[in-house]
Amino acid sequence: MSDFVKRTTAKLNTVFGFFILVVVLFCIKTYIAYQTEFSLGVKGGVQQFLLAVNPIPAALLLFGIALYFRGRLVYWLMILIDLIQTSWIFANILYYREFSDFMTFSVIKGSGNVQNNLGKSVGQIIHPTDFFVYLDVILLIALLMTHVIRVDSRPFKRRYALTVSVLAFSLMGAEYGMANADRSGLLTRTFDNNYLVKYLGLNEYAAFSVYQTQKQSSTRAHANAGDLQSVKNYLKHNRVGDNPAYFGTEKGKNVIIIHLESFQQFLINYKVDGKEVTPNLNKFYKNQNTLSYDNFYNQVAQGKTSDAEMMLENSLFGLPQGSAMTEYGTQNTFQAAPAMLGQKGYTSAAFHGDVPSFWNRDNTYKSWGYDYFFSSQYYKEKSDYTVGYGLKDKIFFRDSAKYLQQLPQPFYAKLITLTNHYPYELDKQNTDFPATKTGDKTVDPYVQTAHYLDEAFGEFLTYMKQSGLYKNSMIVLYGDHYGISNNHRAAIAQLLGKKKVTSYDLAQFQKVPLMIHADGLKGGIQHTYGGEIDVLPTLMDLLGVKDNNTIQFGNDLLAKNRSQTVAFRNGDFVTPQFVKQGSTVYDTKTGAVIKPNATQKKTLAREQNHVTSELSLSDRVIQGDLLRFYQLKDFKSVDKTKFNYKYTNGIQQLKDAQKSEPTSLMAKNHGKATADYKTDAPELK
Ligand code: GP9
Ligand code: MN
Repeated sequence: MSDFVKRTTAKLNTVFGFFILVVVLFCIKTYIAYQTEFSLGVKGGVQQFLLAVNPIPAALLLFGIALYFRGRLVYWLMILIDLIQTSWIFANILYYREFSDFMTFSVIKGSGNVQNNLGKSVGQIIHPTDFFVYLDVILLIALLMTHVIRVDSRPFKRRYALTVSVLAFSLMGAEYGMANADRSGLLTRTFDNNYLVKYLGLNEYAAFSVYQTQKQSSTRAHANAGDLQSVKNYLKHNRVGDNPAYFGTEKGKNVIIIHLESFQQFLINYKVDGKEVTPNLNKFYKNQNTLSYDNFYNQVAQGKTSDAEMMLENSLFGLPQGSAMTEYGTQNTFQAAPAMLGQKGYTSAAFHGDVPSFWNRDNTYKSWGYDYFFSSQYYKEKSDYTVGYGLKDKIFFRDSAKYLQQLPQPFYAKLITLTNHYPYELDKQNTDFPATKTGDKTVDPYVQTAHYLDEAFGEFLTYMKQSGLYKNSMIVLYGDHYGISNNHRAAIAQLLGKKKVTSYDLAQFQKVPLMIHADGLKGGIQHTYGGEIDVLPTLMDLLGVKDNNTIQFGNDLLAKNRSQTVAFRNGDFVTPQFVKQGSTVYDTKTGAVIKPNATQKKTLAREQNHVTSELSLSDRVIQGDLLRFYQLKDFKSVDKTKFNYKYTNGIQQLKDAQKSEPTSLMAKNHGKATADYKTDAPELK
């Protein structure tokens, strides 16, 4: 035994031995921090494995820098590098405790009004045990000072140091390969900081954040007020008015937006084995007080849900790559629906049963002016309450009602559903609908989760009717994007009852529902062509908010003289006449391929030009953060520091609001709920 101790200490007394000790201690500590301080949502063997090994490559690389030096310096450099890395962990522990997210470099730089109030409350956030992360550094210093470990002053061979660096880079590459195989688009689509840490590690995340911040701030720094001119010129020529027959008819009503996850238009009235998939939505669709759109397309790109949210609430397009919410949501200036209505006396709230960091909602919603964000932290979760990304829809709606009834009225509320999400998993007890029989495993259960979503909506609708919300709210439903991707051509053909699908069919398959319902609203099925970019101007028309000087790229679906060209994010488009997909043009009515004649060519070129300009100008607004230069009439810029979505804070804020603004359903009902929420969710029995 003592021999073993001797041999070990002898090894520790070499540069390489000490290096290994530092790396091992650092990796263990990082792993402990991962497990105890952050909730990274690790699922499955691959993710567990990556979480355990992901501190190693960066540790080898960074501590390995010291190996290129000589003598005592090597040791003190390692200690210094350890201190810096440990402080990064330490800072993130504190930040995460407050915001359930990792620090970004734009937050650190404090650029663009990002300060998240952290400075004020560090004293309240910190726990004495947080300092334990420094334990290994202290131990190492003590071992060196007391000469238990002796400094080895022999020079460490350069080529060994180089080998360590090369090894570190190779391991990083391997790690990234594995991570990307488990979650494709990890760096390009930028979903969630938690994902980057879970898969790649805290240091890699830091490097990525520095890169992103640099990239963004250089475009931002080069942009100036003059860049807005071309945007204004474009809008001047393309702006259409409101529809006087609808303008302001829903003024002052609550707005309830229900985001139907991955829900496509073809599901409306669709039947499997003779049974309607979505009977409740179908009824709502046909209701005489519902404006329903049957030529309404999703226009998202990689940012999927977040692109849909960006368009719906800002009438700005998502980006050609990545997600505008994750990349620009924190620091940009926005003139979004929650803020606009907030300044007209509305209370705004977003509801979603996933972690707040996904798509950077926790930061973006502040920039958009949301008063409340009820994320997964606000919902009780038992193990069978969730599936996939989070809370099951029936439980989500039921629990959301508890908060909804406490919101001062009028309110603007957005409820984002989740269960109808790829891979369309649902437990047996919730599955009471037949799957389709295309034989494609990804496609077939889609109607089952869609049916579940429909039932959940049905229950919520009953609640709205009983509580009175149905009468005094404008209820807006929309599908965010496709649920079945174009990779499933054969199955899509079967679903549509066709032999083969063409690019024309796939373009039409991008239709999603849009329904706007209000008591007394003149409804009916509308055939105008439009997309997600057009929703905000339409809602503002109905709410009686003038938008003749907003920087928005959509146009009012109710307006008579509107352009009906629907841009897809890749530059393709649909009009009532043409469906342009790549280099092929189809007749929108018949689906036949068109060989355009001279006049058609001219029209197509004009449409293409329109589409390309609106997309690139919208990108310029986001990438250059141009709204910071634009003073929208009667609009005060949003003070992001006013908002805090932490659970305890939100609950207190709601409680205070019952007194300061006693207009919520409950406040008007002497503090009692106005309706019993009925659900058949088996988990709650
Ligand atoms: C996650 C949810 C899903 O919170 O919104 O996003 P998606 O994968 O559909 O973009
Ligand atoms: Mn989605």
